[in-house]
Amino acid sequence: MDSHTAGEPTRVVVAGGPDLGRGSLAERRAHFRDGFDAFRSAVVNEPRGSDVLVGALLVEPTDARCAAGVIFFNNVGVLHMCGHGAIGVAVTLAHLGRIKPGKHFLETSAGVVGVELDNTNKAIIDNVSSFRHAANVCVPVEGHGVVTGDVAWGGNWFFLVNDHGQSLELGNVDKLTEFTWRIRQALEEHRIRGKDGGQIDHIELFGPPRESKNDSRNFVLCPGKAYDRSPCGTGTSAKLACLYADGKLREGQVWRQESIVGSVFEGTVRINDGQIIPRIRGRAYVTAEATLLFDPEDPFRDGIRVLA
Ligand code: PYC
Repeated sequence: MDSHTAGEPTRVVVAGGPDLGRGSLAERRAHFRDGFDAFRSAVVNEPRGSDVLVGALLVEPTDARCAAGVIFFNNVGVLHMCGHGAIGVAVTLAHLGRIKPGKHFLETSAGVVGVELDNTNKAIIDNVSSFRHAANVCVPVEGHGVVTGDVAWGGNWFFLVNDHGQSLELGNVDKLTEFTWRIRQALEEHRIRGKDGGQIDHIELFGPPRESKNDSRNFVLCPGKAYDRSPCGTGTSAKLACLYADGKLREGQVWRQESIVGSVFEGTVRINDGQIIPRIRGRAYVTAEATLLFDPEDPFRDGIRVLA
């Protein structure tokens, strides 16, 4: 089932996925990553998909509260969490009649995520606890001098940059991609990582919004060099955690994050036992129901694999 959330596509695999056993979601994600890379690539990469498509494999949850377990993946590997994808999964499950409007939970390898669904394609995600790991980290970036940003977790690792001198316009995507890719390479080169050595594989730039009712516009580079068409659920969560840490956002205050294509997620935070829990509201639309065919004679049966 295909959908898009704020312009960013999600392909939910509802049947026919590999048997990943009965371990935790983190163990099954690792099993999927290590043992079924051809399946991952076949589902999301060309010729059936594209670099921008995020896959969501439905699996049995271990937590009985959850409507489904989900393993998110993209053109180069697996993700821990995906905010636009979780909204897409919720709307897809409703389309399939598997859940009704109301409150539900999804189990991911990053933790259990709440989803509140209405009947107008809107969903609110109660994301995993998010936090800023390091503020004002300086990294020399080839051709751009020293770039300063924050390292934060929103379900994936992000490097968030406010001061960059770039114009966040759709017509400037090639330059933005090249700039953010260099930042990512520089972070790796200088061994700048998240907590426990987590690789920072998402780079996020911020600038003024185009619409005055929004608070900010962003450009998010995803791990496989595609840019997020949505404001990025985990990226907005990382941003909210930084704003809260800086005293620039109060509990419950709405932050409207505009994407590079002009779509919007509304975010708030609530504090639970001292932890920052971002809530992200967005809309998804189902775009296709399909059966993927894998012809053994097809030389590109497993997709055209992209190397990160
Ligand atoms: O919405 O969290 C998100 C996301 C991550 C990568 C693409 N979208």
